[in-house]
Amino acid sequence: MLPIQPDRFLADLHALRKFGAAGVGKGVVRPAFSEPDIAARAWLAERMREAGLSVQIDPVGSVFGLSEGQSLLMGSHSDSQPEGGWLDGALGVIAALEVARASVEAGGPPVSVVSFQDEEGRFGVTTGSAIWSGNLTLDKADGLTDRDGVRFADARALMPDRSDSFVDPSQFTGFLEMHIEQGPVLDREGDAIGVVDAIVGIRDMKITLEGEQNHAGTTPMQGRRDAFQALSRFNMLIAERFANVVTPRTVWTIGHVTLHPNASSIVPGRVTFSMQWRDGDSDRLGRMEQIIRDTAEDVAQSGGFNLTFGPMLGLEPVDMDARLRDALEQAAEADVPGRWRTMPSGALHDATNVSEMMPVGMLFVPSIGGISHAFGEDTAEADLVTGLRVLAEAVDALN
Ligand code: HGY
Ligand code: MN
Ligand code: MN
Repeated sequence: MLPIQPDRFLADLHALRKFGAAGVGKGVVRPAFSEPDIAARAWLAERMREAGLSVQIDPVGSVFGLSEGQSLLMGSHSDSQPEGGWLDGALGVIAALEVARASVEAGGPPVSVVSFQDEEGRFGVTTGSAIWSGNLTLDKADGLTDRDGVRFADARALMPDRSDSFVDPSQFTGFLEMHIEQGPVLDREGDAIGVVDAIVGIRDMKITLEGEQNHAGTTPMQGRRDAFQALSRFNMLIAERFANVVTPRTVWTIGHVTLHPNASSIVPGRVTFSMQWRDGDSDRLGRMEQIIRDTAEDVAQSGGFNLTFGPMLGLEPVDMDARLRDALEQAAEADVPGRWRTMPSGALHDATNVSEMMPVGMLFVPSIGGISHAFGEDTAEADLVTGLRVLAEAVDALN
């Protein structure tokens, strides 16, 4: 068993939380390329150096701690959602760092560590690992903007010490990512470990409907071209039209809405909104896209709106590597017999992109109440340590 040190691991997790600490409890605000994100990455790079790893920050800000020669890559991301929890991504990075340190101390299997940049999609969808894997070209990424119109190219230029070249993936034998479940299953069922079998696919696009801005008091309801009403009709129609396409595991979200001019005495003339959907089946994602596009056209035609679709980003569903999954399942059975399960991931992870280049495996620990992408995200420290132990046992077994 690798000589992991739970106290050192927990201390680093709490230290990382301080970068962008916000809100109640253990919340963080640490979006990609924000001041706390850049500072946290510099701190991580230092920890990697102390662990005897050689640091390379790639052109888009993903931070790698590289072991000599061939190695197992482990990690996740350390950027957060606009309002995030202290563990989403950070857990996988610090767990990887702890396993790497223990492995160096034991002369054990060489382990490299990574914190990918912009997994949380301030600019794209799992942007940093998507660029590294070729799922997204750097050119296309550089043109992406965040919700305030900041360009990816300008944001990444803020990050010091970036190298000109990307890390060569052929030096890695595989990738293991530990993550919080971000859902309710493990917590509800009293399980300590989830071994992931597959990660869902995702599509994400912006849609704009332009009607007519006018006076809220003098404009009769009949004949208004009210952009909010267009959105609400669109939302109602897609739910109806999805009915015999989706399953209980399919999800779709309109999470970001910009209403112009967003004033109570003005009939809104324009709405731009995010449309995101996820499912484990690529065909179903495609059928949902057709329904979304057709419904937006119908609403625009029937209501006299001008319609524009923004760029659509997406990732396909992926299965985890059988050998890595088996090592994780054996380690879970040895450590927490009867308190683990194999399960799909409804959340997206960097492992999806990395699976283009090498075998990948994922391990979950419970999220209290299933809460994530919120300041209230949390996991019992005992569960964090159990996850670390099972992860280290699997790494040892793979050696
Ligand atoms: O949205 C996701 O699934 C990931 O947490 N960014
Ligand atoms: Mn995450
Ligand atoms: Mn997340």
